[in-house]
Amino acid sequence: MRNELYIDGKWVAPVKGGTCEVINPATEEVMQTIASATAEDVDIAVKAARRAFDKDGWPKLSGAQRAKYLRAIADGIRSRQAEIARLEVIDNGKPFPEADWDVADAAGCFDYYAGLAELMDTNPEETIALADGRFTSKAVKEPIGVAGAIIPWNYPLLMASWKVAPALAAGCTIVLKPAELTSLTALELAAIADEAGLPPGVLNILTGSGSVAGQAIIDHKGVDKLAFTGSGPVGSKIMAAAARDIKRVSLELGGKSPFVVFDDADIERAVEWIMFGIFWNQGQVCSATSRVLVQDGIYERLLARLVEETDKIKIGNGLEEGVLLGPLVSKRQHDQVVAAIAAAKDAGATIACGGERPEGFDKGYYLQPTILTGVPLDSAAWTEEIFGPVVCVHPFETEEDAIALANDSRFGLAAAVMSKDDIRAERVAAAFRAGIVWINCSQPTFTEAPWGGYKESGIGRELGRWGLENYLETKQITKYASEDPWGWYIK
Ligand code: TAP
Repeated sequence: MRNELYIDGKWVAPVKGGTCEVINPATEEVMQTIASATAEDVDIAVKAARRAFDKDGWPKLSGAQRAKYLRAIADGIRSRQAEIARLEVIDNGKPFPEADWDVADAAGCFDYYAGLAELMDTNPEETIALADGRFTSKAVKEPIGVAGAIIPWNYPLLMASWKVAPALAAGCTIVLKPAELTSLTALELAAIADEAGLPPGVLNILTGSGSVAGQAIIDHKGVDKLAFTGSGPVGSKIMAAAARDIKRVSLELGGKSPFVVFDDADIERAVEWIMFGIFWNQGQVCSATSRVLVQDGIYERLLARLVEETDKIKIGNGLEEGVLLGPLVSKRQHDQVVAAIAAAKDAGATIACGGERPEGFDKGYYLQPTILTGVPLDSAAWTEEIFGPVVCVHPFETEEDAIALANDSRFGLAAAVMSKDDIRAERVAAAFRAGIVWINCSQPTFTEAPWGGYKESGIGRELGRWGLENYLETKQITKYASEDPWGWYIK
């Protein structure tokens, strides 16, 4: 088990020697300790990343050369897929098949950005058509510089990959801080990058707390770009810190995403996608479709089937065969979700199922999957992200009502619609004020497609070519190409 910081191509103890405990959320046991970086460690890491960017030539490599490292990292992840997935389960709590899927996706993300890095060689510049024929002009893309990345605990390795892969492909160097709760697989990523021969300083991974190590990254003058995934309040802090030095910033924040089901939808399929949309990863998903709106013609039947299927979900340690719902990530998260359910009840909501610690679990941060109905539309359960296996189900009458209810949120990350009427589904998809829209499904995520939110759900897009652009500047190069003198001062 690794318990040091990965800085400048070496494993080092933190300057001030702090540590933090790693707790298995399924057993509440302390498994090990990890290093807690402070501002001194962050400073060393940022300086190493600066040197790798400014002097050692990482951004000067061809895209194809950088792609080789990215592919080697992808191969390294794949070669240890099951072992890394197991680490993710004991650190985060998610069921093993989900972790295994995440790890495969993380490897795929490195492969995908290797491909985009190679494309940068074949398409290095864009000619600009100028009205003034005496000049020629072109636009080129260049890496922003040193990226500071801060990630949450819900998809530990995948969130690291969504930031590290495009940053390295673009030619940036990076300092990454994983969530203190779930740092184990990020440390494995550092080890894999090291084995892949990534030059020193290009990737630095520092474990530690947000308030100390995270704050030091966002405040550091040597960081050119901040990339963050996590809660809205911390996102605001990061944007404020970026504003001080005009750092580039991209934010992937929370949501309260709607799922609109029309009464021509197949009820069985709808139930399946609703469950996938809210119980996958214990509902600890920024894009979770936590507000389900069901047209009144099928509301009662759909709710009954949803409750029936939800009651069958196998809860347990994510390493056990057949488990579909593991523990929440931490005691704090568990207690917050329990408090949100209690507040919903106080506000007048009905618990259609769940809401309790499952029977037979004395240890572990377990909670039954929970369905709430009759949730007042001005209550926190309807308006605020709960980030747990809790879904609010609400009826609607008309398409207009559904769109108005769906869009009545300060968030705009994702939205889903289900209907056999393709034209209506497309119309509703167009009306959603959200960055990610699913038709007849919820949650499928593709490395090639843009990911990010409207409104308070964030700024910028990850994944696809948009994810690469997050780490690129655009430079204009204009040449005076006429034989005639300019003739303004010197006639
Ligand atoms: P956050 O506090 O936002 O944590 C996300 C990351 O930011 C972690 O690495 C955290 O560090 C770091 N961080 C915290 N304070 C920071 C600061 N001042 N400067 C720089 N970095 C800082 O999320 P959380 O506390 O884990 O979860 C709280 C709520 O956020 C959840 O209940 C959920 O609603 C939401 N959440 C949303 C998402 C997504 S994907 N939208 C993901 C996770 C949580 P440490 O945690 O290591 O201290």
